[in-house]
Amino acid sequence: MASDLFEVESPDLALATGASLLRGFALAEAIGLLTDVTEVAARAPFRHLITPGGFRMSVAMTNCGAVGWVSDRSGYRYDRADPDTGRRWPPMPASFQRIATASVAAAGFSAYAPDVCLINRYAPGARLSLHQDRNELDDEAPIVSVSLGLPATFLFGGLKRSDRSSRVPLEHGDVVVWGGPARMRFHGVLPIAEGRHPEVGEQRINLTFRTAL
Ligand code: MD6
Ligand code: FE
Repeated sequence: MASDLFEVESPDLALATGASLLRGFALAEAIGLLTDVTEVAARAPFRHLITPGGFRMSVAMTNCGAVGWVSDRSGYRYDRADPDTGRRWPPMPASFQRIATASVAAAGFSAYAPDVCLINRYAPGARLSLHQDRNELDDEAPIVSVSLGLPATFLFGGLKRSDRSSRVPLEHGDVVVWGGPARMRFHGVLPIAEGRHPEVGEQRINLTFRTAL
């Protein structure tokens, strides 16, 4: 079938100018990435952050790298220390650096050295409401997003909150690279459906790499 042929020859999808979906790009590295997620989380455990409005996020988060993204009643920010332990965030594992660098190259961006990886863990029912990533200094540097485990529906909107969003299915091993003119688009994740992934279990793990500083 013509559509199958197209999938094999050109699996990547341009979501918008500056945003690409690299289907299955992290599949071969998934086991190593998951092992490293477990190691990071042993030192900086997943936690449900409180939003500035006082709500507990349904997604559990942790970080590795020079800084980490955190939220509490005083706002969203990057912090060099993990507020739960007072220690520095764990360093970014080599497997994380490799997938981030390879992904931006595959998406056509120039060399990339992320200084943070935010790790999101979704249990069934967890969701991320529509937002912009706007705590980073550079508003064009790409973000690399790696999906592992249960599938998700990614909401991909425009530059205004009220712009219509499209729904992009993301599966285990998919990578989204997002920069330049697409970097400030609103986006979110619909509630994760019940299920069990053979390697990851009843959860979705998402890695987002950024240059924050
Ligand atoms: C997630 N991702 O997929 C949440 N942000 O779990 C994000 O919020 C995100 O995937 C910026 C660029 C890509 C993303
Ligand atoms: Fe985001």
